[in-house]
This record gives sequence, structure tokens and C-alpha cells, in this order.
Amino acid sequence: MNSISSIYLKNNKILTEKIIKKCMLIRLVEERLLQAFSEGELYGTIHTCIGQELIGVMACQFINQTDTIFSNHRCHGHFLSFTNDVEGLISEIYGKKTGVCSGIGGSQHLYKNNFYSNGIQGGFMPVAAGLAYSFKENNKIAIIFIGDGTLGEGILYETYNIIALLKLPLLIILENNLYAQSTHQKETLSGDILKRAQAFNIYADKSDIWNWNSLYKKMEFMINYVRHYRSPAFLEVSCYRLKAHSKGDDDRDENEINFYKKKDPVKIIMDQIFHKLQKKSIISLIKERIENAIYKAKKDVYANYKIYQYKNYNIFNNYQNLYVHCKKNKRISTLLNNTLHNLMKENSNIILLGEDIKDPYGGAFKITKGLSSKFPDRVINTPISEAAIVGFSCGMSLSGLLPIVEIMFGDFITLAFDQILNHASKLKYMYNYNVSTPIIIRTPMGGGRGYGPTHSQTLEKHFLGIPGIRIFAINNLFNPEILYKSILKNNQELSIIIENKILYTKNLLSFPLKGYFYKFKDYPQPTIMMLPKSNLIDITLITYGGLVDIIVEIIEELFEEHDLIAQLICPIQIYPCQLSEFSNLIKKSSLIVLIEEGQGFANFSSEMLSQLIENDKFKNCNFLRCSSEPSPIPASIYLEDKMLPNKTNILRNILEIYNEKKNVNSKI
Ligand SMILES: Cc1ncc(C[n+]2csc(CCOP(=O)(O)OP(=O)(O)O)c2C)c(N)n1
Repeated sequence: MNSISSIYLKNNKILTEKIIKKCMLIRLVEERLLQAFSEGELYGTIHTCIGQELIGVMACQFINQTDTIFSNHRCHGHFLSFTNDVEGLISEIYGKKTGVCSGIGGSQHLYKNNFYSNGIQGGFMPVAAGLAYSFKENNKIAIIFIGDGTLGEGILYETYNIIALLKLPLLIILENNLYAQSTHQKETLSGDILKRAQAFNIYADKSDIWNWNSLYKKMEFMINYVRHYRSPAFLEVSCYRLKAHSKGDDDRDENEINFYKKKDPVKIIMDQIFHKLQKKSIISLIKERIENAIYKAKKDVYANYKIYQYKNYNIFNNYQNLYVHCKKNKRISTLLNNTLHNLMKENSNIILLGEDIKDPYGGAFKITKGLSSKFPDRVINTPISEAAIVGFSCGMSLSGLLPIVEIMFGDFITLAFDQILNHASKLKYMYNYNVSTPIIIRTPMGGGRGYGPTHSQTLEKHFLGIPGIRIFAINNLFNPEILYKSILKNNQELSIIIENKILYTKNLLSFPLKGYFYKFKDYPQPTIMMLPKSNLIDITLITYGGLVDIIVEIIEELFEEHDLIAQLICPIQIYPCQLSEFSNLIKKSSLIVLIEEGQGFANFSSEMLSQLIENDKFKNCNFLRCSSEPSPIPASIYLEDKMLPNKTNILRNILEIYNEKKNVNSKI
């Protein structure tokens, strides 16, 4: 048992009372929520921090409202320590409109002012780092709370590396309660926790909740260290949660739980600094506040359900006259490089991130050449850490910076999938549109260069249909600068720009085929069409990205050799993408061909096809889909060519349909 003299933090009674009352508030809120769950009044889940409250409360003694906190699934204590918003929290967990995120986030996904939490273990590490990057020029810091089970996540170490290299003011507080759900740390953790951080040159120390005076001092020291030295630090705090992982069963040894219950610092301090009546009065005041909050939450209405709204960019309306088709014979790679130069000159908030993007190398495909020489502080050569780079850019975007990330080969974007799906696309939604995450990820996809199974894939179909993301694919019918300009002008969300790598070496096709004209449409998504001047149309070809100029050749050959007139519809935004606006145009043809380079099962074309089939206008049409064979991509350029859609096999497939038709007609 602790002696009375050590009860007071810094021998300061008022401070100790303040801290312990906050701990009691957190505890009583969570106990009441557990009760509401057990009574069937709440749904979903909660993770209580009962027993661990001191950590968040103490940390918040040393930070300002301009600092930022990132938390996790076990976030109520951190949230209340920082915001004191009992009412907003309770209403949120009751799923109501007055909740801090109007019931969309719920228990694990809280946002208020500079407080963020989410439910992906470790996922917030690079996001916190990216936000801390924006604090380089001021006195602010960021703190992230993680659990010991999260030490198993690779993203943690990608982020350790980056925060140490860039010297970012981020304090990582590890609440080591020995368990991840029901699994004890001894089954999952090898080596030394502090040494993991120290190996990256991060200043690291440890403390525990049972020596609260020392914890208080360490917390003060670590926060001052990060603030003063503008460098990361790591604090491990040993603790124990006194309740189950979530609202369910507790499988831990009862003797162990009882052992820690006896050591519970919140109870010990409460018992020792307040006499019985004082305690009763403090508890009843807190309980009254909680009951009022619950009463209000129950009476409150539910928010309206919001579908993610995409703003129209008016790419062509705004820029067509300027530079849809700049000078002739411009290579797409040169145009992209010019684009980045122009954008960075115009907007000092743009930061480029990527692997090997600095001079003299200038990126694997040289798209970023010259930029680091011109803007040395705004081009970051990152470690090979795709997940962390994307998460980092998400944190940057929360601060108002405009990150443009290069993923060297599109094949590697899969490593960042969690950051794209659960962070960059979702934060604005789960925080009820109180934040935005304008980020551009640009990446080369596709084959045709013999790079083999892991450097040639067309993977964008895996990202289609994620609400809150836009997917674009450039082609060589327009200058990509207008797309980049439009995105940055309207920037609200994550945009993934697919730059098919075969395009880099191609020139802009400034002029349509003879007898054709280009038509540009912004609604419902930016789309380029190459339409015949004649009104007679046999075939509609729908494609996007790097295949476009092959399709133009096919159109030419269909006309010259086979007397068939075809038209091209080429969306630049491939998600979201709607064909309904084009139905009058498409229905002029009897054959509709959907072509893309990626694998055929559940891809862009399948979605477009189902949109068409759902529409009565097309019931008499024939449909054809051309995509790659269902196999990984071989390295041999000969085999690769056989399995990917190309001019020969697309033409063959189209003509087979016409020959079949002819045969049927001649039999009749
Ligand atoms: C990436 C990810 N994997 C698994 C889970 C499921 N999960 C939720 S909490 C938890 C345990 C986390 O343990 P720890 O990091 O020690 O935090 P604690 O619960 O002890 O506070 C797990 C596995 C998750 N939310 N996110």
C-alpha cells in the first residue's frame, strides 16, 4: 500500500484531486455504458479502459487544445481526458444526432477538435506521423496511444523509421496491459519493447500506473522532450485493464484480476484523499451528469443517413480551351512531368512523396525529374513503405497540406490497401464530414513491358466501389494536366490516378481519325468520346486508360477493312462511373464491346455491362467483353502479349461475332 505522502502528485493536492476526479468521470461513464449494454439498450460494442484511466488523464495535463491526439478502439478515456465531452460521447454511443460524429463513428471512431480515434490496430501510426509533419514549423505536438498487442503490426515499424528520419514531434504512448483481447503477450511478443523503438533512434522510456508520481513526471518529461526537441519519443506504461476486453466475457485468471483490482490506483487515490462523504458527493455529481446525458441521448433523434456525394469537377468545361490538346507530339511522360512542375509552382501546399523520386533519378519512370531540385523542401524520398507513405499523406491532408504520392509500380499499391480503405477514404465519412482528406495517389499500372508477374498488373478493379475514393485513368487523348488541376481545385477526397505505364512513352493523340471528332463530357463523370461524323454506327467500344490508342487503331481497321463503323467511349473517371447518360448514343450500335487490360472477373467492364443490361434500351444488343486471360502475367514478352488484350485478339473477337451473325443470317 502507498503511504499518504506519495498520494499527492508533486505534493499538490489540488492537482491530484483534479486528475483523480477525471479518472472517476471516465470510469463511471464506462461502467454506466456497460450497464446499458447489459440491459440491451445499446448495440455494437465498447472497449473500456477501466483501470487504465490515469494514463490518458495525465497525458492531457501537459498538452494544449492545439495539440492532437490519436487513439484506438479503447478511446473513451483519452477522448474524455482531452475534450471532457461526456454528452457528445454518450450520444455518439447511443447512435444519435448530437453525438460527436452523429452516430456514424460510434464508440471506436471518435472525432472532436483535434482528437481522432479508429478501430484498426496501428493504422493511425502513419496518419499521426503525417499530421506531426505539419507541426514542423510550430510548437504543436501529436500523441498516439497504442496497445501492446499492436506491437505485432508492421505499419508501426514503417512509421518508427519515418518519424525518426524526419524528426517529427510525435509521442507514442504504449499502454501495456499484457493482453490483446484474450491472448497474453507472452504468446505474441518477442524481444524488448523499448529496444524496438530505440533501434530506430527514438528516445524511449517506461513507467507504470502503480507508481503514479513517477508516471506523472515521466509523462511531463516525455511531452516536454517531444515539444522542445521536435523529435519523436516512446513511452511504455505498464497497466492492467480491470474489465473484459469489450463488453463480453473475461477469460483471464480470476486471481490475476483480483490481484490487480487490489492495486487499482484510481480506487487507492480516491480512498486516500477523500473521506467517505466527499467521495459520495463526487460520485453522485458525476452520476447525475451521466444520467442527464443518457436521458438526453435517448430522447435525441437519429441523424439522416448520408450517401457519399461526389462533386462534379467540370474538367473539360473549365479547361478544354486551355489545354486539352496542347502541342503535338508531346510524350505523356513529359506532360506529366510538366504538370507536376506547374502545380508545385502554383500551390505551395503540395508535397510530393514517393520512393526514389528525387533527382538525379527522378522516379522509376522519370515523372518527378527536376522537382526536388526546384522544390527541395517539398519532395520527400521515402523509405520503401507503401502503407506508411499513404497513411502519412492522409495525416498531412488532415492538416491542409496537399500530398501527391507516387507508388512506384501499381502492383505495390496493395500494400497500402488498409490505409486507402480504412483511413484515407473513410475518415471524412466516419467523422461525419468534419474532416477531409484530399490526397492524390498516382501509380503506373499495366503490362506490355515484360516486367513479369509482380510489376505488370492492372489492379484498379480492386479499388472500384470504395465510397469516398475517386479512381481516374489517364489516356493519350487528353493532356493530364487538366485532370490534375481539376482535382486540386476541387480537392475533397482521395483520388487514385492510374497512369498506364505503356502510356508514358506514347504521344498525345491530338487529332481524331479522319471522319471522326472528339467530344468531351463532364457529366456524370469526365469522359472522352471519339465519334463518327456519320450517324450510322455498328459498334460501341468502351474502354479506358492505356488501351485507348489500340482501340483507335481498331476503329480505323474495322472501317477500312471490314466496312464497320465504330465509336469510342472512354471514361477518365472510372469510379464512380455511370453509363446511363450515354445510353442514347450507345443504343445506336448493335454490338457493345467493353475492353480493359485487367482480369475479367468482377471488373470495371462487368459493372458497366450490368448497368447496360439493366437498361431496357439494350435488350436487342450484342455484348462482348475483352480482358486478360485469368492467369498471373508471365515475364516472357511473347507470352504476355498472348494473354493481354491486344489489337489482334480484340479484333478477332469482334469479327467472330460478325461472322457468326453473317452465318446465322445466311442460314435464315
Ligand atoms: C488491424 C486489426 N486487427 C485486429 C483487430 C481486432 N482487435 C481489436 S482490439 C484487439 C486487441 C488489441 O490489443 P492491444 O493493442 O494490446 O490493445 P488493448 O485492447 O489491450 O487496449 C484486436 C486484436 C483490430 N481491431 N484491428
